[in-house]
Amino acid sequence: VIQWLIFFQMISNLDCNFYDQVSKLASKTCLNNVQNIQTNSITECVLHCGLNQCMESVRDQNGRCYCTNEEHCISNEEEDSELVSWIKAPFELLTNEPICYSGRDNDFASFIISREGRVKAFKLVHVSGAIYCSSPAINKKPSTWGCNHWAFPENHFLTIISNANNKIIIQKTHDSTQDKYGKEFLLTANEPMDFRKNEELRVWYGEDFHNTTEHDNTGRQCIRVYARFC
Ligand SMILES: [Ca+2]
Ligand SMILES: [Ca+2]
Repeated sequence: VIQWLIFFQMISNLDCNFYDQVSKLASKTCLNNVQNIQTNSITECVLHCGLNQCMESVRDQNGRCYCTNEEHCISNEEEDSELVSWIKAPFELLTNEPICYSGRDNDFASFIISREGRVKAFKLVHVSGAIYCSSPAINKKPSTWGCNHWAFPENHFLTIISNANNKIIIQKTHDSTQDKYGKEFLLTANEPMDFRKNEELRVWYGEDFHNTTEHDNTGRQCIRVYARFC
């Protein structure tokens, strides 16, 4: 009976979510290397991979369902590829209003996890304002997610998400695929993270969090926070 209850709960979770579905070329080598099962529907595939294993759900035209992660499976070579349906949970907005933080005085921005669940990634989107990590005379151009200063490499990031006890739950200090002056910043978890409904999390500027050279920071910026659940 409990198994059926869990199953119905999963079905209802699935119904109230809108899943992103796109057609993509996937490498056959990759598909051969991941476990697959025969499925009758995309829903069955999403239940199997997305909700059970917190992985990307990929389904081919013959109904085979593969659980994988996108970055390992996308194909650039058309000869070695197959057109498949890729199904993943969308990013859900967690902040009804933009939340704001500055670069000093422990002025973090709080947000609440809207529902219980496992989160694979957070996306932060800049809305307004700017944080300068040293005197504006030196830092004419602010960095949205890092620090525009010779001491920091181009791909260095200073944005941190902590829990309400100020324990870091996710950060990405180096990432060659993202722009520290960009509008968006993606924080992908190595392992899915479990949260309770209404759990408070905090977005910090790294210098403020670590109490390092925050005395010369000025400005404040506002962002929206999104989460991708399993
Ligand atoms: Ca501080
Ligand atoms: Ca500083």
